[in-house]
Amino acid sequence: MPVKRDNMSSIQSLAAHRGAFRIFAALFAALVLAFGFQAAYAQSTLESGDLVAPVPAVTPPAALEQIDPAVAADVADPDAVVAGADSYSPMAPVEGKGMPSDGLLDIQDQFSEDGRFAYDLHIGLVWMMTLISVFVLALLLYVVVRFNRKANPVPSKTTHNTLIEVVWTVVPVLILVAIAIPSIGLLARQYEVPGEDAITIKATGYQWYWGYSYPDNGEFEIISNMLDEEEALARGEPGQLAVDNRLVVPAGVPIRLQVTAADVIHSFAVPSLWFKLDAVPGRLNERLLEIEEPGVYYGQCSELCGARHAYMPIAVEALPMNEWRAWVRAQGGTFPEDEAAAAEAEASLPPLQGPESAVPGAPGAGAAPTEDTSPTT
Ligand SMILES: [Cu+2]
Repeated sequence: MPVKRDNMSSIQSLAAHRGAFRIFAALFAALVLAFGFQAAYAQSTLESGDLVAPVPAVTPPAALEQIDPAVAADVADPDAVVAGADSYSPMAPVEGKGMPSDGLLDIQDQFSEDGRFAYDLHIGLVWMMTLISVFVLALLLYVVVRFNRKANPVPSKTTHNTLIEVVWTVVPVLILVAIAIPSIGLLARQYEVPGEDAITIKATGYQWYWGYSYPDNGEFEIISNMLDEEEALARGEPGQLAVDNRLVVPAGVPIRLQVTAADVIHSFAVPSLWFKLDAVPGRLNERLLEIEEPGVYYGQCSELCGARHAYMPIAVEALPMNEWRAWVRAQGGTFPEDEAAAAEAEASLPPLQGPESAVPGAPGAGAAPTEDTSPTT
């Protein structure tokens, strides 16, 4: 029966093909597990043409000189640039700090405690996945070589091995528990409530720009729009990330960053500060933000919010406390102690009218009535 034999051989070759296909699929899956995750986490990098004109890694005070004073004066409110040691001019960014860089595969360097914790967890997970993938790949290769039809013509008929089954159930459970502990820890950290001493700053998403207001400092608001690419590059800032007025905050102290929106849902996200919070109209979301060192940190609106969603970047400038205070003053802002001082000064003034000038017996003057004089019915 030649027809049947042909059928048999084609079935056999099909089965052989399937076997090979499965092996390749498993190899591919292992590779994806090992490297895909990290790639998915990688920050999208800017086209090399978009990249920042090289800015030497200098400390902020020296970097300030790089900006043309005329340009600097244009960056913030003109009032912001005042004479004297405390005058503000926008800090020059350091390439690779607080921004994506060309060819970067990993997440950006982190400048908050949560960010560094999350980064360490991420790297630990990548290693764990790599080890597991390599281990599974090695087992697969061993089986392919040692137990193929040629090397092992009479297969074993073993179907159970209690010890191995217990091990391959318990070990993955332990691995998952080991991952869950820091993972839940990270989740809890991100919900940490800012303390009472935290400085409140509010970011509001608009179509399509950001507004930053300072409720603790007299409620003034800064409006922040994206700079043209050419202008940004001319100022030594990354294209499509630079803005005219930055969100200026103090470094090294807890900030209660409140996020909301005026029209549609936006999202306030700065990767290098491990900060992402949805800006929802009619709702005030807040999170603790503590930036470890002064610097410029870039982010973007991360919720599809309409036609110009891609053009509402975020630039956070963290300043040392004294410089931030000077900046607030230059914007016309106040501090809580101003009110206290004003109240104290008022209390220490002599009374405007001496008590002896009151007419004796006049209504409201003298002692409180001792008997009920209200009309009775
Ligand atoms: Cu938006």
